[in-house]
Amino acid sequence: MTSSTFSAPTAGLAHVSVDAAGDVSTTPPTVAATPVAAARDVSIEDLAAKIRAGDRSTLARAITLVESKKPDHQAKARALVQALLPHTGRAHRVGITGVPGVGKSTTIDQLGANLTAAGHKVAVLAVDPSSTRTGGSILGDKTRMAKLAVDRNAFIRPSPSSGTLGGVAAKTRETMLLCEAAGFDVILVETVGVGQSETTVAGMVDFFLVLMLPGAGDELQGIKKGVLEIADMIAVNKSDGDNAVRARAAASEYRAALNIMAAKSATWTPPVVLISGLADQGLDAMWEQVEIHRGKLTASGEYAERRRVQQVEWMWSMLEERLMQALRHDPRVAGRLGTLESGVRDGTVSASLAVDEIAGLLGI
Ligand SMILES: Nc1nc2c(ncn2[C@@H]2O[C@H](COP(=O)(O)OP(=O)(O)OP(=O)(O)O)[C@@H](O)[C@H]2O)c(=O)[nH]1
Ligand SMILES: [Mg+2]
Repeated sequence: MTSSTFSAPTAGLAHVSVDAAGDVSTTPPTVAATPVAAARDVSIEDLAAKIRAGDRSTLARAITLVESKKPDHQAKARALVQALLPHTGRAHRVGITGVPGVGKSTTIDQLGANLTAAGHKVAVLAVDPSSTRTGGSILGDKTRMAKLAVDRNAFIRPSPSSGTLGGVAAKTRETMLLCEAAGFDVILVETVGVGQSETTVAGMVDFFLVLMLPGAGDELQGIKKGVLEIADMIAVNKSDGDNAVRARAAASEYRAALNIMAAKSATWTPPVVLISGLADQGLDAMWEQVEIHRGKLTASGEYAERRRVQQVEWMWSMLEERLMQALRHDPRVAGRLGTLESGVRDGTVSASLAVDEIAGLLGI
């Protein structure tokens, strides 16, 4: 009723001009609209402080900010990550890969539960740019990590629902830093062992674990040599029950395969262990290897060097991503990109000619 009096600016002004104390009477309705919006805009300092205090909902909101495609959100996310940077870097970053169904989620769930029981705080991140295409993967992971999902000392975050691998990976890196600032001292990054994603994840962790299935014979034939090259350890999963014998045979085949390959590090020979994520067998011994690796490579200086190299690689991959984004939205080429692309597709324009023209339009 009275609000309608204030809704028209003229009414408010008229009111002030009549009453000497008019500024007071106009205050409630006019001013209300603006500060509410401003209050929603929490400052970087507040966000950073809450994250450092381990506030889970703020952490989740900050990750959403990191994943946002809006330029103002991205700028805020960058400022937040920068503000938190001094409080990052203390976690053990472990990547876990393997073919679909090898038992990554099951193993992470059990390993994570063992680690939180031992006093660690565990964050689980996923790099899976294909998850929207394949459907239930994200939900699947959530339900398959039943133990961690209800563990106060664990935090599970699926990968963004869309984007290029580079984009998803960039978000995962920043998410990892936020989790570290929030006090998580173990970060487990799950990625499905197909395509490029395992190389990308290996480039952001301290230790890269490859899970394999028993029954190596066939698998060894099909396995990408590249995966063995980036592995810091191979764990033959599902080594329980009837699989035990086959798992042992598989393990010796992997040992032999690793032996004939050039070592990734002078200090570390990737071990091959037998585990069962489901039955919680061999997981403690497996984690012990991760700890030994950290000790040895810290002593040799490789641990810190690996992180330095990764940081520089990260800078370049972010720059590439940013430049490509800028290029796609650049008004100088906007009108030509589509036409050139279809020309290249139907063979009327050569790819190199198209690149020449685009570069020419951009003056590069
Ligand atoms: N016997 C046995 N089964 C297992 C083990 N680990 C996982 N499984 C089973 O294997 C199936 C796949 O396990 P997940 O943990 O979902 O595998 P994943 O590698 O995360 O699969 P994606 O995320 O789809 O790539 C499930 O039915 C698990 O119960 C194990 O150690 N032993
Ligand atoms: Mg999984």
